[in-house]
Amino acid sequence: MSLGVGVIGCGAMGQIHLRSLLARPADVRVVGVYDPHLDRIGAAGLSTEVAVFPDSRALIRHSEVDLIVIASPASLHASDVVASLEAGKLVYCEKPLVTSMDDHHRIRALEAHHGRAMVWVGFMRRFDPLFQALKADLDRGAIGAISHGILSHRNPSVPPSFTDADYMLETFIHEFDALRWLVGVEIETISVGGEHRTARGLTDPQFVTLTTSGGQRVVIDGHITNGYGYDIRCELVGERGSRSLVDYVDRVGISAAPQATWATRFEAAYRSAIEAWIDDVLSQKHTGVTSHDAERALAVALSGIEAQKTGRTAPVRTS
Ligand code: ISE
Repeated sequence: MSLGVGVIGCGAMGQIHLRSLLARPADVRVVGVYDPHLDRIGAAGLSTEVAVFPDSRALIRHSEVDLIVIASPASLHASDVVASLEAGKLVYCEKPLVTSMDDHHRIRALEAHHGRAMVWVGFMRRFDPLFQALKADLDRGAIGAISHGILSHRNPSVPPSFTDADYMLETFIHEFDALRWLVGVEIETISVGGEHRTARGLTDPQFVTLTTSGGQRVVIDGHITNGYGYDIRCELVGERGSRSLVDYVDRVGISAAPQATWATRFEAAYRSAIEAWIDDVLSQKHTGVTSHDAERALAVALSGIEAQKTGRTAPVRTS
């Protein structure tokens, strides 16, 4: 069975997903793409068999399109996710799935209407071999009960338009999801510190403290204009020791050293995430990141924005 796929957004992320999809010709046919910037579509180097659509709705509605990949800017996700679900099509959407709780409620209602989970979300850390090796150790109780964690999210640069809110919605949201998944807890409160303002008004670095339903305290440092590289770290501490991503580098064969961009650091993870999605669709399962997971991570991010503004610890809302 060949699945017809439409891809919305052909920037760096969309092109990575296109390459993964095109690498599975036995299962997948990329029917068409949409991006308002035609030069990006040109850069994707697609064959003439892939149609270029004038708008996302026409692509979503096309009869040969069974599945939709959304890799457009976050503010555009909600309307295309909703249109896809209304058309009964399954979706793989980049993070953040949407940026408001109202949009999450609409997605939840549509999935309930169809009686199944129809959305897979691109939190790629869950597919990274280093994160997976860490999780396997935690799951087998290698360090016992976890008391705290120290995580880092550092980028060489972010686009000029990047705001403090984006810091939560686009950047730290990865850690919020990763922590829930790694430790199997919910995040209950968030506080945010950081005084230094960059020339264009972004507070950077920022320091987040989370408390969890498991009684853990987790600190994340973000520094997203560091100039030196994409540097992702994660250490969890338990009653019998600690484990960090770097502990698995030799075994897994993936470097944890700073890299030029997120695209190179998580290349294998992005590919695995799309592969797992196609496998799920073919076997009518959902083993990936659900809209519920995305909703929980967004709830933390929204509370984080509140904490940035008030300077106080913010509770994470549960619905
Ligand atoms: C970007 O959208 C990503 O997903 C990267 O992983 C993250 O490091 C970056 O801060 C985001 O802007």
